[in-house]
Amino acid sequence: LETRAALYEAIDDDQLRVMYQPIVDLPTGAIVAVEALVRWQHPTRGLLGPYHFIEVAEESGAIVPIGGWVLREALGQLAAWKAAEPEMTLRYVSVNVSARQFRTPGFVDQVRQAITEAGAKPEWLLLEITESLLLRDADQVANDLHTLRALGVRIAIDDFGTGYSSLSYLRQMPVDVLKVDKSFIDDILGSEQQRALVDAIVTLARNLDLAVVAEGIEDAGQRAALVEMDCPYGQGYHFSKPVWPDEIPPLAHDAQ
Ligand code: G
Ligand code: G
Ligand code: MN
Ligand code: NA
Repeated sequence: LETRAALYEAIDDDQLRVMYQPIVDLPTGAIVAVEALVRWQHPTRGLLGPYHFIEVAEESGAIVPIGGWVLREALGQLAAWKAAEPEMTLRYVSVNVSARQFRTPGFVDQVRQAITEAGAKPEWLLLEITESLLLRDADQVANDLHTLRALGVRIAIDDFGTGYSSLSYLRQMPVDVLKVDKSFIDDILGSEQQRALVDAIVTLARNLDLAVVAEGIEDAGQRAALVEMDCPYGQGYHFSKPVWPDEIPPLAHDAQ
């Protein structure tokens, strides 16, 4: 595990990278968006995934500047892709926001500024938050979500269904997208109950006018089961693992 000091050095020394995982229209497989996933190009240990440093980043507060950097980088990348190929079908980039980052005073301004600096549109950004963020200081969180929404930024609940919250927040909070956790998809073919749960989430989302992204799709059978349920969007190794920025444009073309 990495130390707080090493993490701040990673930011200052440009050792952070972002990989992008396609999010597809399930029936056609066309890429509609990408999720930004941070990596650390460590000087001696090689390329590290979030597992190796996100916890320390959260505890030390380094997640705040790291998250800010990812936000600027991801918006800048989408703007660059779109500038290079105006026909490109990518509609948005999905960026994970930790609860600590979201609760830092000035977060909404940071988002607004990142959009402006990148020459991006608010509609190009989807922020992924977790259910746990909605549990504490719900009024303040709802206020900030409404402000972001008013700008045109959209909000997703990541890892939906795994949290410790009640469903009532779906009425109170301005949420646009549910990301169904991989743990629900894993046994969708093997378990009638898992399939029924996912079907219920997809139906719930449709009735509440929310979009749904099924995460962690690893094979054609899972995809077919989700298409059968009219689940509109998906993400997973069956379509693509997270890739480097230059690998996205060719994928976006193949899918046409
Ligand atoms: O592919 P993967 O190993 O990248 O992601 C592991 C976990 O790390 C995921 O749960 C994801 O939500 C989290 N994660 C990835 N990138 C970021 C980021 O930029 N900020 C935050 N807060 N979490 C991230
Ligand atoms: O928690 P969040 O949804 O942000 O994290 C996404 C994580 O899931 C990342 O670590 C990403 O690399 C990983 N991931 C994405 N698709 C798949 C998949 O099909 N199978 C597995 N095992 N992991 C996946
Ligand atoms: Mn996510
Ligand atoms: Na998830």
